[in-house]
Amino acid sequence: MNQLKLHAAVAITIGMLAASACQQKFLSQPLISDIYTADPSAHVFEGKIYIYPSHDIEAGTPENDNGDHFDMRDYHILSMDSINGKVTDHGVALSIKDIPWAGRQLWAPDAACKNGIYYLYFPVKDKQDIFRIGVATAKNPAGPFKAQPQPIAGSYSIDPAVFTDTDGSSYMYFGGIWGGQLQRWQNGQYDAKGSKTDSGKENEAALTAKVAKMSADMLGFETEVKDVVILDETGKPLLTKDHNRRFFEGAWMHKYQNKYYFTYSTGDTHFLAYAIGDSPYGPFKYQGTFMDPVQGWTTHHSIIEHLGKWYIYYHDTQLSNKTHLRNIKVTELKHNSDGGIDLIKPMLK
Ligand code: FUB
Repeated sequence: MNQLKLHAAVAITIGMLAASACQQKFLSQPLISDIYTADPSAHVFEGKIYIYPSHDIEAGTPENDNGDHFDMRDYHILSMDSINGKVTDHGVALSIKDIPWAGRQLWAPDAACKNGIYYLYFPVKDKQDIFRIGVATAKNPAGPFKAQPQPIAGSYSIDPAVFTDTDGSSYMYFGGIWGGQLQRWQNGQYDAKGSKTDSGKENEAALTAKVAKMSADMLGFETEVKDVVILDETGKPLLTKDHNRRFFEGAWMHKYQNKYYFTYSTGDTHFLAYAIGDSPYGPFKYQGTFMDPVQGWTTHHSIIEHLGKWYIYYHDTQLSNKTHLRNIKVTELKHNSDGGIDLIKPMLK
């Protein structure tokens, strides 16, 4: 080997070592790297894992506390035959230009299936810049989806998560504070001049996620929207000032051993936390955190059971190091013998 080739080989080896040392910081690796993806809502449909993520892009929109830099314009649906299997990107399943009422910012979606029809639920700001939740339908879990002409009546804010109980009833959990606008809905109407955050009422009960039972056609709410109340160890609702524990955004629901596990992001303190109840409506008793902060400001997840094991899909910013350009990941989630969830550490050091 001549001197030049030797230098090149040494440089490549150092580069590989650096890359693998860098990867060792993370518990798991990005599922795809050719597009940025976030907010993964996973489901097992037709024996396969389908993932409904946000599709992050570099839109050039300046960053602010409202999250304007999360300026997404379409959804790509991904699928995997198995947890460690190949990831297929099924391309654009729904674009903002095909949603008649949409203004900007397609945020975290979710999906459901009933009677052979697939439903994609998505938050987007309407033309008045108010987040609403829309629904689109398809015959295939990967779409393409066709949006309904109007948002779901009575819906607002962000991050829909649709849970179907063992009796076949479906419920939508939704809401997010700060950029998700939930604090502007305290009197049943949107207050455009309302606060940008939840601060100000520190000793009052924290704002809650919302839940409504879905109508039989899955296109709307059958019931009024109710609060998802999370109680502390003394039976009192968590307070606004309790930033380490109160709900911020990114709700999810799963059922384990007949109990309802409401899981969510604490937002500005960057934890994933869980609370357990005996009904899909709660109340839910706060239990603890089950995932430490990821790299990046946002933390958002979903939980599925596949072939007898439980998994969490989540995101971080490993590929870009930028808040708004995220990548999705998956790792195992374990329920322990007392019904708790083992703490997951997404960063290894
Ligand atoms: O992706 C935009 C927003 O960031 C989501 O709606 C939130 O849950 C957070 O992940």
